[in-house]
Amino acid sequence: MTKQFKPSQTFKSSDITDESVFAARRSLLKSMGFLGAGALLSNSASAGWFSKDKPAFTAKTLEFTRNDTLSTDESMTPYAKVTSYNNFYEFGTGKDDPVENAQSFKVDPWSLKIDGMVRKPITLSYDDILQRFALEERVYRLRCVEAWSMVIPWLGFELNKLISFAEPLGSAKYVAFKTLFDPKQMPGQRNPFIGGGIEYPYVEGLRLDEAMHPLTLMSVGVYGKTLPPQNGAPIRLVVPWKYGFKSIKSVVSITLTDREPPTTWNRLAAHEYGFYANVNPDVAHPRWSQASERRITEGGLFSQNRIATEKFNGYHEVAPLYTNMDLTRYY
Ligand SMILES: Nc1nc2c(c(=O)[nH]1)N[C@H]1C(S)=C(S)[C@@H](COP(=O)(O)O)O[C@H]1N2
Ligand SMILES: [Mo]
Repeated sequence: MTKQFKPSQTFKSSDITDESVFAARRSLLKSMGFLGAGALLSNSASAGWFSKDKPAFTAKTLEFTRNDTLSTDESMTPYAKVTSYNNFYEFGTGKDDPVENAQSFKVDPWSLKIDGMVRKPITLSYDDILQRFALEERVYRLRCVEAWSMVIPWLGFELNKLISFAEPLGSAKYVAFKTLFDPKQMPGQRNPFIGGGIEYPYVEGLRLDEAMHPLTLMSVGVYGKTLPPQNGAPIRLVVPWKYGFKSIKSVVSITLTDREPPTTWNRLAAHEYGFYANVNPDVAHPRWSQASERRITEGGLFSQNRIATEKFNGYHEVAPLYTNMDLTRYY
């Protein structure tokens, strides 16, 4: 997905270079005070590397058990890249905009509501979200539709635990998700030039059986600690066999419904982004191939890390969810 105000811009997956990772990383280091004159200034003078002199986010350590069975042993993308090369258009369309603009994003108090076609609607506070569910670490591949990928150690719990808790009605068939709408905090929601011209709040959806699949995670952390705001604090969805845009960040509501819910990127360009968005090397995006991806790992500017993309991002156990479906039609 490219910035929407440049419709003539043609996306090439090779545009996503190590330079952009480097630049993003540099901005993180800068923001942490490791680069430039800031490192030499006194505390008072260097306070407020982030916008508007507000304090930067600090991650809290979380307790978890590691799920080896559902984790990949591929090399993990370093923390600095996971947290500085992001898509979170509410904070800007550039890969390093979220880390620059989201540091003072308020996650406490928070309110996450599970409602709709359920017997017991529930609302979770920030503390409920972090404490109510036993956390697992799962190292998943994340494959963005833009043809780059990462390997990320998420902390979270299965979405099916949350949904079961609310007791879905037999008539529920889909799950609709919504990101916080707060233009005061999210510059991209105030200004369409910053937010890429997409309609906010960001919304996503899954079929109920996809939502109940054991791989589908609600994540509250990465690398053993709470999620940084740029990664979707305090809680975001992670669906590892689908393109990254399905993994909606900073979720405030989860609504069970009997109709396929609208999804942000599908609304914007239905021929480019479908409801299903399963990773599929055989179905090209209209403007680029999905046959391979650029794996973002450690390594410098010129490291060669283009790899073949696997169907369902390698999570072949989800194939039974789609038997008898034409995945070129339901892309
Ligand atoms: N609310 C919201 N959720 C979002 C996005 C966004 O712009 N807004 N971007 C999506 C895209 S395109 C990707 S690839 C992943 C990126 O997650 P990460 O930055 O934690 O790697 O978040 C997804 N979730
Ligand atoms: Mo993405």
